[in-house]
Amino acid sequence: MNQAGKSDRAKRALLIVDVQNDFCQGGALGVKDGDNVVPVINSIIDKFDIVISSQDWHPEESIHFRKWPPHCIAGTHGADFHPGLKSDKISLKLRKGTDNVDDGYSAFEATNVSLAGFLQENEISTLYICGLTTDYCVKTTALDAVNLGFHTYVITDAIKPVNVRPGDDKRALDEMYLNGCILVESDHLPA
Ligand code: VGL
Ligand code: ZN
Repeated sequence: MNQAGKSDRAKRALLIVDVQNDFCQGGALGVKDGDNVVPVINSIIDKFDIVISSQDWHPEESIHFRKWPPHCIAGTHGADFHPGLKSDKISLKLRKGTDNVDDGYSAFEATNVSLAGFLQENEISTLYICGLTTDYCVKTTALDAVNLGFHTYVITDAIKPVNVRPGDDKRALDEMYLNGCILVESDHLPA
């Protein structure tokens, strides 16, 4: 504590990436055990000063759908958060992939608000990243975060991969680690 009674600890935010119906069981791009991240995220959410989410939020037609089945179309049920996610704690909701110009994998590419600007204004230097999917949006977001100078943690039991090619999850974790992301399990988070 400092004299003003505030904690000196660096402010940290939880960034929940794309925990949306279309990436969960029965969804248009449902990934194996995608739903399993929900209870893990709910169990840690109260440890964070600020909770931020991203949502894949695509137009009906997008060059993105040359690579992927249509998913997370803006305003549809598939683009909603998984119903079990404790979403009342989320103070900033980012939307990305909104234009028909690129994939929009990274939460730093959100078009409705600047994530980097928000973090700077709120003096947040440490980001904990979780959600879907390990090998696309989690990875791309984590690499952007670390390259922008944030202390970047990835919560390894609160992410799930697409695994288009077997082993993509392992390669994504290696790439994040080698670029300076810190891999941590949810039960080893500092208090
Ligand atoms: C994602 C594939 C396509 C993701 C988004 O959220 O990781 N993956 N669009
Ligand atoms: Zn997408």
